[in-house]
Amino acid sequence: MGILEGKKALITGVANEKSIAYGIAKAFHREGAQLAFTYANEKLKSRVKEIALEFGSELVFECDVSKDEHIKDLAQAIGSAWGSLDIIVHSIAFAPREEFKGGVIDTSREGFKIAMDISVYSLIALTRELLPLMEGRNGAIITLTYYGAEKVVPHYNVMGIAKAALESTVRYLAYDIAKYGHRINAISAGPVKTLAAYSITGFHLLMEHTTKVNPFGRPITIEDVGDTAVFLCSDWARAITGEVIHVDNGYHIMGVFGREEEIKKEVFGG
Ligand code: 0WD
Repeated sequence: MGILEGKKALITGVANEKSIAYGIAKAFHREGAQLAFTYANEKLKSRVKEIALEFGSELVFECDVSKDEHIKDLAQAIGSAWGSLDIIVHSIAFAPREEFKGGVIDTSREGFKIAMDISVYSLIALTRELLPLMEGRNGAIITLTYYGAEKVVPHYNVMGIAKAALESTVRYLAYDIAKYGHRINAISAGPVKTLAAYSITGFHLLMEHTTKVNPFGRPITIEDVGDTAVFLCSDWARAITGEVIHVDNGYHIMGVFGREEEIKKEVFGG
């Protein structure tokens, strides 16, 4: 029996089979969860429907998180379909492409607002509107963040600021929802080649560097993230809330970057 057997999970942020949310859906399905999906716009609808079917689900709802009415309609639709909800996966972030070109100093007021609205406020709004459906179910919510919240990652810019706000939001929401028995955590994932990642100038270099110097010397996969998401949303993680768990092959623990053999080669010439 899977460890999410009997749980109903809403998955946001699937754009295609490379999305982190797809890796999470795959792992949830394997562990016996029932799944429902959202898509942000008409362009994504048919792909998300196909993906839902792959996981035995016909529950696919439109939800552009910049629109309050979409979030309210989503809560209503989930309520009619399921009557209750155990898990929310928030895997959504957006900033206009030009915000990743220069530095933070170039951030536009509009770009800042959009990044904070789509990437941070959406977590608050989804949590609030879906909360009534989680009543009495010891619900679990997860969101996706990145190391650029903690340290400077060139070109990540306003999204780093948004992720810092997101991580803080997780702590405040954890406090708010604990009284209902629910938990919320963030997964700080290492770089993964997805649609969203391609907007970031120099992403391939970032990915190459991170892969080379993390203690395992290997890339992060959406399966790595999916398996951690399973744990965090299972009853095994019942005492973990407000936390940021790094799924990055240990990249964030390093002070001097590089595995021993790399450092020897680069610093001592072999
Ligand atoms: O390296 C990476 N890819 C990392 C991503 C490392 C660490 C964290 N993350 C985070 C992202 O910041 C995001 O929060 O993981 C989350 C998921 O991102 P992803 O899987 O990398 O990217 P992608 O497959 O593009 O999914 C993000 C989706 C959107 O896809 P597109 O490509 O169409 O922007 O976020 C959704 C949308 O499905 N999204 C929205 N959903 C509802 N309403 C909206 C919106 N307004 N805007 C974007």
